[in-house]
Amino acid sequence: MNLNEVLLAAYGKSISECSNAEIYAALLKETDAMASQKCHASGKKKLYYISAEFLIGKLLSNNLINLGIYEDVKAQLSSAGKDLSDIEEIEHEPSLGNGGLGRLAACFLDSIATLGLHGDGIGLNYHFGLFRQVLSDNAQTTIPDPWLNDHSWLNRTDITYPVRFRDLTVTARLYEIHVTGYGSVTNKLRLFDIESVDESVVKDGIDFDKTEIAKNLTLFLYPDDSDENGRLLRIYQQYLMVSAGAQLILDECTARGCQLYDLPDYAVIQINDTHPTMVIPELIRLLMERGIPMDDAISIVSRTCAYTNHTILAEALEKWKISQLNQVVPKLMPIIEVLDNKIRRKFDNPSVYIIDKEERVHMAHIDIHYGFSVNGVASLHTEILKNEELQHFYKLYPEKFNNKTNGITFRRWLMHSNPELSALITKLIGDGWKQNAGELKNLLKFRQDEAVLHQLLAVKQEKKHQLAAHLAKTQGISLNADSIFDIQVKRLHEYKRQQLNALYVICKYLEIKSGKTPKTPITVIFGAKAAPAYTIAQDIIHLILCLQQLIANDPEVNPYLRVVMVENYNVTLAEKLIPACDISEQISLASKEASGTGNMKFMLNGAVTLGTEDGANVEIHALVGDENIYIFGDDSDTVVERYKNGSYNAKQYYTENPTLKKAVDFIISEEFAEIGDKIRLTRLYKELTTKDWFMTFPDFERYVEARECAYTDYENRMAWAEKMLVNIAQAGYFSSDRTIAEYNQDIWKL
Ligand code: 26V
Repeated sequence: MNLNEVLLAAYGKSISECSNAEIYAALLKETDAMASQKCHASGKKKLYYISAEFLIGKLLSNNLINLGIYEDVKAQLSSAGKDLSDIEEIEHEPSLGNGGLGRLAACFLDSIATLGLHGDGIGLNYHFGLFRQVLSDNAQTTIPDPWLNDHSWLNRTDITYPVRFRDLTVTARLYEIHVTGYGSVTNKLRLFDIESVDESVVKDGIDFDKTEIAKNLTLFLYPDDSDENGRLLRIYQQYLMVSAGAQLILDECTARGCQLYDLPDYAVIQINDTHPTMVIPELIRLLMERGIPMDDAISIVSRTCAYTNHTILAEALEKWKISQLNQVVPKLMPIIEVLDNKIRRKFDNPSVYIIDKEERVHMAHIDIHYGFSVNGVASLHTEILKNEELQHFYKLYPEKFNNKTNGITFRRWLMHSNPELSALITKLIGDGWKQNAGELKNLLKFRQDEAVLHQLLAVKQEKKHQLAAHLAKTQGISLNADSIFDIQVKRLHEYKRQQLNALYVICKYLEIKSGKTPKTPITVIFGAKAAPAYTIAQDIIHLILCLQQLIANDPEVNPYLRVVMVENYNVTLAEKLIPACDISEQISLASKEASGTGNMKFMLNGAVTLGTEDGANVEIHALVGDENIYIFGDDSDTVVERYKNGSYNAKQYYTENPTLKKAVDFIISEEFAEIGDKIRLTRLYKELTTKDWFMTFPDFERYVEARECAYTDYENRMAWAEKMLVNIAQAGYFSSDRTIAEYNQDIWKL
């Protein structure tokens, strides 16, 4: 691309005469045109990855990298005195996902295109993605986060489908975003929207009138489903996605010459968690409408759909009341009843029925009975599904169950976010790793090479400086780049245990107050959004923000310890935080984090994990060995057993461990009450001391020990750099290219 020519044609100006916004707009248009002209994957069979969330992040750099013109464009800009990263700032991040599940879907699209596979994503075009978080008065507030403007990657198409709800019919229009693979084909992310959506129904913050469906159907991505109207709206959203999606799939397959009985040879539908589950009854309905008898339709659909489970948390497993489904999509209920009756006739076990005694429809049960594959997202998670959560189903269909350990795209999470490290790796082992991530193992031969280890540390230091500069500029936060960066960034949830991290910080604070100071200063960085209605999560944010303030204002402590909660943690911030991290906090209660993918991004960027034996941490541990990770706490068997026998007593740990008690009591101490909200802090204290549902107390002592051990080891810079190197070298397994190759080999068979 000759950027000067592009800008001359667009504005009659040269690069240096254009504003960053003008350059961004022109680059977007040109890059998108290049993407669309690239070869599109084809073939008889096509994958449709249906997901309520695609957390794609900014696309400019990603597309430039995948089109192979990143370095060239960067150089052209720089010779005209412009910086590509300033141009990137102009782009609004589309936050069309809550967290890991949505980001995974985005990484998968990248790898599907990179491997040249014939497959598209299907989802919804939310006008406002996940809320923007504002931190003020030591609390989170939420405002809408618009991302659509005149210059977006979204292309409108002429394709529309009617979607009929009980009380209204809407016209779903298809929009598309090009998904460029790395040096290969272009696929599409296909997002449905309706034209009657009215952004003016937004009231205060992210509050809006939930009753006027035609005006708000695709207005927001749902941050939680805590009230009845919100739940109904989610059903509306899900049905819009699957009904329009199913019509699109049937149309495309027919256009490729598919007879409806052969659908499984032409399409495979991957159902990303239960949000798109209604695609099963909807496809059955559409096939019947086209003349196929019901039993045949059921058989066709069952051989076309596959399901991925992303969580074992009971509260996250979707169950819709029959009355709710009848209110929104009454045409599906008779079909769901037939599906349930077939199961009841076949199996004498109420725990596998689709409709339960309380007249609720268990969405996952539809997927498992009427899909051909069920997969978990890390090996521990899949084992828990088989042996605990879904054991009754596993006994019925052992052949359906399989594991697909998650992965991440190295294009975004290394090449784009850490060009310095990418360059060092390429200098050491060549650039084969970009296509074949397993080659990163070749780095292992430099384990003892001090010159290389010094370079690795220098890259880390540079990324810490860059992060410090960015946070100073954008959030007025000042970081000491010579301190240890200890980072926990992910959604705020009790099972992820940010509260355990905060309890450690209190201990450290008290220790420093008593005169024992750490050798190297420590910066503890948090980034997390909490669902607005999730009270305890809000309380934990409050605790962290109060700690931040207390420590920042205490000259006895602040030279040694800092707590920083970054505002509005999102993909763009993650790209800056992760490369700068020394210690990656992955401290969920064992068995609860299905996989985690942040853990992989940190490892790839040379951070060392401090974590529990949970999710993909188990696999990271096996790959890097005991020496190169800090593992602590109870394992999942112990935790599962403790839940089963109901023996956990938080109070007992609290009274028997004086260090723990001191830290917990600090939450309701006088000095803390001066800056904090008494109601919030007391509620959190009570929650911890009387319930502590996610068992922070039993792991506390071992957590403190492991963290101290990591800080001590950090002092030996060469030994630490070796740990970093081993982590990077062993991260190849977590490339989403590997994950997608496995999906294709075992499930999709494209
Ligand atoms: C959803 C909800 C909905 C409302 C109530 C509380 C709650 C808690 C958790 C969830 C999670 C839904 C599924 C999900 O996002 N799972 C994540 O999927 C990632 C990709 O597979 C995986 O890495 C994470 O471990 C897993 O939590």
